[in-house]
Amino acid sequence: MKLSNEQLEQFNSSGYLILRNFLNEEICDEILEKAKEHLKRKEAPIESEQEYMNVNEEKITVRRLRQVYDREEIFKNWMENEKIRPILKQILNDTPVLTLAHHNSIMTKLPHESTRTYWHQDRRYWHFKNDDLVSVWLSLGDEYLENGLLEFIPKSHKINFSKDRFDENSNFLDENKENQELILTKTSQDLKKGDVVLFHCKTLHHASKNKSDHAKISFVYTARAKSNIPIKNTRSDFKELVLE
Ligand SMILES: O=C(O)CCC(=O)C(=O)O
Repeated sequence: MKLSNEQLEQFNSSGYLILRNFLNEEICDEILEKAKEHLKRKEAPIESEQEYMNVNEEKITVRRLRQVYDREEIFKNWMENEKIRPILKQILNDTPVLTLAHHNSIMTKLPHESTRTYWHQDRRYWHFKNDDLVSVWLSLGDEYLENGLLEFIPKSHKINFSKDRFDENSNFLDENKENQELILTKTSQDLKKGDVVLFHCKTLHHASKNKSDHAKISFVYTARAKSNIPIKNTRSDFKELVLE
């Protein structure tokens, strides 16, 4: 499958693109079933809500299952999906390479226990030669404002922000006046099971707390352009897979 010129233009100008109904429901359900087993066992490596919020509590609420590529065949299959490769190639204008260091995860917002994800650019902790990186978000269920929909600020990937617009964790400051004006331009588009969102590593995005009674579970991984090599001896310099 390939993107139309219009879709490609939309990705390039907005910094994100939604591909509706990309993966069929049965496969989404199989992925979801396996994800729930790992979540139930709180199987390491994980990121917890407590870690994200920097609180010292004994209780562990899973926020993200990390390093999912090697956990289940069905996870691996999705990340190596043949239908998406030509699309990633178009977006990156180069051969895509899976960066297993980053994202490579199943992201959750558990009901009531989850926290908000602050506005941020994914590039903040990553170390590559340039910004030719795209993330692939797969909704494994419906996502809407009440359960913590992923929202984006269109065109933010093209803005060079000064450092003072972020806090010490590189979260985009809600209380900054200029940020507030930009945040008003955010877009909120509900997602359904099987929808995919492609987004640039500099596109600002966030997700609210899940106020519904059901978990929001999504799969996210990242691909880089083959020419965009990771910086040696950083976290980004890790196992990778070329998607020829
Ligand atoms: O909390 C969410 O659902 C969004 C996660 C996110 O922004 C990310 O993985 O970069």
